[in-house]
Amino acid sequence: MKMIIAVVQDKDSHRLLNELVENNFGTTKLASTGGFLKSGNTTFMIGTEDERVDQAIQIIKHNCQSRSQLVSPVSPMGGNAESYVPYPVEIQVGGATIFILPVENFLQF
Ligand code: 2BA
Repeated sequence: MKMIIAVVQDKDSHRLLNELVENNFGTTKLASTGGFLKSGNTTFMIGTEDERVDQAIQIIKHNCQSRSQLVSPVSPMGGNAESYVPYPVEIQVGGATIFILPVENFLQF
């Protein structure tokens, strides 16, 4: 068995949850915060048999898209002003960041 942990954008989370449930994946959806942007994203925990991992990844790929976002750098307080970029910078966020972990035990009461 594997535990899939997928960090996705909030905008994709509703559609993704529906498709995972429709395909009988046991899923837990958590509200999370990205460390770099310090804004909300969504983390899915999906516990599944090894044989179904690829199917889950395909569903995530199909429902999560990459988007560009403008980030305004914070001005340095007494920091190095020479390296400060005074205009917004475009970054690409998501599709999805996925971790696949082996599950040693799976218990339900
Ligand atoms: P954030 O940490 O808020 O990062 C949002 C996006 O900012 C990243 O998109 C990336 O494009 C950019 N970014 C992150 N760190 C950067 C840096 N040091 N310099 C320049 N740009 C940077 P993604 O890579 O698609 O990541 C989306 C979200 O997935 C992240 O939100 C974070 O919540 C999670 N994530 C990404 N890598 C992770 C990791 N190694 N471990 C745990 N969570 C991770």
